[in-house]
Amino acid sequence: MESNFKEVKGIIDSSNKIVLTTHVVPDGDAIGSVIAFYEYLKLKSKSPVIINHSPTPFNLKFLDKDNSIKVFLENEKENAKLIEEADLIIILDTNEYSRTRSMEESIRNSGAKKICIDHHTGIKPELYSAYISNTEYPSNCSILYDYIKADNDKFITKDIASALYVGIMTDTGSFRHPRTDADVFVMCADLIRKGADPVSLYENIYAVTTMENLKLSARFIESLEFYYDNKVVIGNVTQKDFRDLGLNIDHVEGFSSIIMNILGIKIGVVLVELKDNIKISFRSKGDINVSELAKVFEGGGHKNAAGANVKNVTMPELKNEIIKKLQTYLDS
Ligand SMILES: [Mn+2]
Repeated sequence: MESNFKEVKGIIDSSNKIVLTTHVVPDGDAIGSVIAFYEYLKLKSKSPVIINHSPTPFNLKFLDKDNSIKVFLENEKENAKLIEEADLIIILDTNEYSRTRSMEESIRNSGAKKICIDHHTGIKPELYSAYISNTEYPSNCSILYDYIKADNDKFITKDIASALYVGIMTDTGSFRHPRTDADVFVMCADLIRKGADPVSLYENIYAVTTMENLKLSARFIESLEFYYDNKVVIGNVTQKDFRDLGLNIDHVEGFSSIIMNILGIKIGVVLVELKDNIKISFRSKGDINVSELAKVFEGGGHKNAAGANVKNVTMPELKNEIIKKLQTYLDS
């Protein structure tokens, strides 16, 4: 067992009331992490609770069989008390208190020991009594797999195996992102032997579209316009689309991937008309830095993914402006 594994284990062994949490807008790795560790701590005869800032996304709810995940603001007083009176708080799949949003202050003020298990950069050791932070891992659930296995392989029950599998599958983009190596498959083979069902887990998470959602994708695809030798694509979703189909911005998730999967595309732009502004999402491939472009519209982001919000402009006006800016941008 790695030395920081031992340190973490020592603190967990000496704690009983344990609060587990993860980041805002939790993904499969976040929910997989809290559920797997919750089940593991129960097997260790601890008293764990899960409290998150965000509600669990509907396609991940099946992992929370007993509906045990609490949403902090839904019962702020009681949840703050649980955090205050805990022996230990374990933060999973993020190392920043601020990513627990509404819970940040309670966590900061609690006298409980704090542990972080995470695979992102930027851990601040002074915030934690002990931590496992390793950016080599493709998902937080793969760290938890190694941790639980190092404790006792028998703790990886079917439910825990399923939760861990979900975290690994989703954080590796279904086994296609760069850190998908042989170890990932060895780990997943073991999880499948222990009861994780790759077919139903995939279907639960990804095969969850609705007719309205599909119609919104159709309208979005219909709106696509191509520029600059088909290297640039712009698509939009309007308030009318949302109204007609009874949907909202949550349902635009994944539209950037649709356009970035088009062969030869270098820059993709998704425009979403909201009540009083238009949200721009820029995506790019390789060395094209769209965060520069986002800055032109007073936004920001990363090299290959950035965004901005623009007010007092119509959809056609904004489109024209972006296309013009792209001209100089591609030329330079
Ligand atoms: Mn993760």
